[in-house]
Amino acid sequence: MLAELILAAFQDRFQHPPLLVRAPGRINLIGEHTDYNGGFVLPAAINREIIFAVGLTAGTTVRLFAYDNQETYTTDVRELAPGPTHWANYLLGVAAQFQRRGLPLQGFDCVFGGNIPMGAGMSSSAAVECGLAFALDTLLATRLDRLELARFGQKAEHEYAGVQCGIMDQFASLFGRAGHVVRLDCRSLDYAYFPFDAEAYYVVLCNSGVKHSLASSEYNTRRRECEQGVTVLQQYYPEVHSLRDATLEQLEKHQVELGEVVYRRCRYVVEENLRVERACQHLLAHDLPAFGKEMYASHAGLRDQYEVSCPELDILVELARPLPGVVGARMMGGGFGGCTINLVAANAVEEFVAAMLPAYEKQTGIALETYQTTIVDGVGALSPVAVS
Ligand code: GAF
Repeated sequence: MLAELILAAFQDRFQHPPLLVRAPGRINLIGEHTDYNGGFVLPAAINREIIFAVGLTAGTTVRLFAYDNQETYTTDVRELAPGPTHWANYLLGVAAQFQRRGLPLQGFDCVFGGNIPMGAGMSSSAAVECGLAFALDTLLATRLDRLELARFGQKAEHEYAGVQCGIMDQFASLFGRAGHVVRLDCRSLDYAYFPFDAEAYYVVLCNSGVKHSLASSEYNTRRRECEQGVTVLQQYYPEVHSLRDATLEQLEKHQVELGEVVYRRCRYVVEENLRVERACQHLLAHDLPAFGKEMYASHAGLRDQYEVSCPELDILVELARPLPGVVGARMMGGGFGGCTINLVAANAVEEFVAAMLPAYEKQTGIALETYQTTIVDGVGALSPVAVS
């Protein structure tokens, strides 16, 4: 078991007892690129996770060990700064947030590893951030609430990884609930859990196997384009603080001034927020086929209006669409690669996977990986909690 391997690796290297924590990745059923626009998302934590073993030490040294690539990184809590080691930055960025808040950070040892594929749009980075944030909060007895831990993760991403992400991924990792998706209002941060009927329909992810290098820079560009749209609208509608407040009528009225590209970006976001609202109603009515239609529309918007899809993701959606039992499919997460999320009738999953594997490989030359997901609880401790 993964947790046993991580524990053994920690004891081997550091010879003191750690706290064990698990931090899940996430899916998002619908509501993409809406979080940083103050809008709505519908994510869930899944059974792909990062396991942490973390223990405090007496001094100020931080020793990190990435189990998956067997790399180490050592620094000092007095010298936290983004460095050349990509994976370490997510952890250092979180540790730095404790200091920012004036909390007494001390040295610690950390081993982590997991089974969330990297770059697949399942938020391995948010799991890494939230797992360490939870572990340090527990060990330092700082008693922060989960929302604050999510914000620590988001800030780490902004400041140490250079991605101006929203709050969805960190929120899902920390607030996930088994058997439920969570509808989050990313402005008020009000949230509600919706039961997800995993008996009848499964969520199956198809990993395109690509991650195009422009993902981070284009992500930040989209965010800027949305802000530009808000700046234009605010001149006429002071009540518009984010695209969450904008209407299609307002956008249409100022289409020329917004410019062709910004107009399309804004239109996608406003429409996607409406889709999340409708999708939640379909979920409550147990109408998964209607829910799936919103997913297809979401993909079309991400592809044509928001332009964050890529040929491989479009191929996956089109291959899935005609298959028996498939009610919805779309790209998931930031885009430019990673996974599609597919809603498939439980009795059709085997056939779905058997059809997708050869068809995708034939069209792209890339071997397809699929993951059948289970919705689990958010971040939590695995071992008895030993606080300092
Ligand atoms: C990435 C980001 F981290 C999220 O905040 C969100 O914006 C998502 O892309 C797109 O919906 O996962």
